[in-house]
Amino acid sequence: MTENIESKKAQIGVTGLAVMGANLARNLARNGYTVALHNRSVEKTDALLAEHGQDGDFIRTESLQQLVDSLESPRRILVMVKAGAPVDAVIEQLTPLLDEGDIVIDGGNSHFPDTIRRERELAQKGLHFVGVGVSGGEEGALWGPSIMPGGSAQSYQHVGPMLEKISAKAPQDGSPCCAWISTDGAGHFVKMVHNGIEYADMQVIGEAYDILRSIAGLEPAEQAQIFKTWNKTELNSYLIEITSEVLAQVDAKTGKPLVDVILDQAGQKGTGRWTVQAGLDLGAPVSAIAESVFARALSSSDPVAREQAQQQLPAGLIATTGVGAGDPEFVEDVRRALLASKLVAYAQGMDMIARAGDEYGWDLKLDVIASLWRAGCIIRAELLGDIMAAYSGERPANMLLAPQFKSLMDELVPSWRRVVGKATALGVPVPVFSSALSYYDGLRRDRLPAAVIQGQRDFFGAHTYGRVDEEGAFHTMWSGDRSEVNAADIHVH
Ligand code: NBP
Repeated sequence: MTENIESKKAQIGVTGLAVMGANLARNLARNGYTVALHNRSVEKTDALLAEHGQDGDFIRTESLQQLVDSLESPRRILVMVKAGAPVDAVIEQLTPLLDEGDIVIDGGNSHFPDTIRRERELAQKGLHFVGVGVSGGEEGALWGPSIMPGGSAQSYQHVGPMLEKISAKAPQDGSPCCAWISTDGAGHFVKMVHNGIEYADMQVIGEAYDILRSIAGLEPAEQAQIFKTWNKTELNSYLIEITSEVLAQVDAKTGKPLVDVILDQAGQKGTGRWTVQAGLDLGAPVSAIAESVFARALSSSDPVAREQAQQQLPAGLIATTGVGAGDPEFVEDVRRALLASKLVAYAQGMDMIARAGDEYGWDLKLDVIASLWRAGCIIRAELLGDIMAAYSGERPANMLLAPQFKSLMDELVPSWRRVVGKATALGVPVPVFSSALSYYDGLRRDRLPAAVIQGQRDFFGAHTYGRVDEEGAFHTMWSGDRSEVNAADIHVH
């Protein structure tokens, strides 16, 4: 139903009515809010009203001025335009029209440093800027996404109840998958890491598929059944569920499994890359996430090199499979390796979030963050209940050290080693399975070769090293008599 803008004020306005904005607007209207609609080109506004005007109370507007005039105070305006320059353009046009205390909400996939900057700029004008991570794609936006809002605590009082109402509800306890994350860019940061984990989660599933196909000889249709069974285990998740659907799909044109006719070149929009870049900046070892981004790049960035390498580079295989077709023991090993690798990806993502809290001054509750991912978003998984529990008491130094994961990893490790060993010997690439295992081993190993690196650094750059048996920093006089000096003494002289 469309209202005359003179008669009734809207509780929220949405500008940017492409698929995400339109579906969030419909979700808000279905939940009883009066929603003012605006799009740069009015055609999208009219198309939405023509097709879905009956979803609830909408106010049609043609300009940002009309949008602003149609809203109750303090105004809430959800901006759902393309991330990047368009968001700045909209903010620039919108802010002169707003009054102190009004709230601009950016629900797009904005890069968190942009959100930090925008929040600061708008705060100087007396306006609130709330960067909100929204996950769940089109369907999630319409029926209940996972929502990760940042911005000031004060602004959350005005937008939180609405966002919580339209969010997904966790199947475990019915609680909304929306909660205030922390100030300025914290919401977009957490959404970014969510996407990084998503990349790794998708890649490990892909690696499991490749292993089952190449080593255990399982066809896509057979694997569809296996993934269905796996979905009843700890792996239960949206991504496992849809993988089963994808693998079961037969191409109508050729009669082949669809997965065999899809080009094996994975695309990306950039949030995985941002996660890895931020991980590097924070010194957070997000190696499994990084490998998943690089695996997509390897698949798609240089098809000529791939084609030539296929013909010219020897495989140098060093083992026969030793795995019977569909060998159930091996299939179970792969399931366990997949679960272990997935847990590492989550552990790395959560560790990165914890470090960001320290770096950016965000008071982040890791259990709350895990709870928001239990429904509505792409990485929704049963496991998130356990991750939530792992962080609900005293924060473990690493997620894998939480009691529930310590014992689970203990069970998974032998299978994980067998699978990575076999895949490596047989030339099946497993970048995330193997890097996740190396991360695990790197974490648990008593001595790391970092000692050699410190020796090298001290040799060529006098970077000094610490000793296992004494406090302080030391330097060996490599080009002199190779005696050791205390670094404090070097500075004195
Ligand atoms: P798009 O990212 O495709 O953006 C299209 C919208 O941006 C249209 O409404 C367009 O108006 C508007 N726009 C552009 Br482009 N430049 C503009 C400008 N300079 N001024 C004003 N409006 C401008 O839409 P989307 O796929 O709905 O995604 C919206 C946001 O949500 C993005 O940040 C996206 O990354 C994020 N997101 C998307 C998904 C998903 O599954 N698609 C999931 C999660 C998050 P016009 O109609 O006049 O051209």
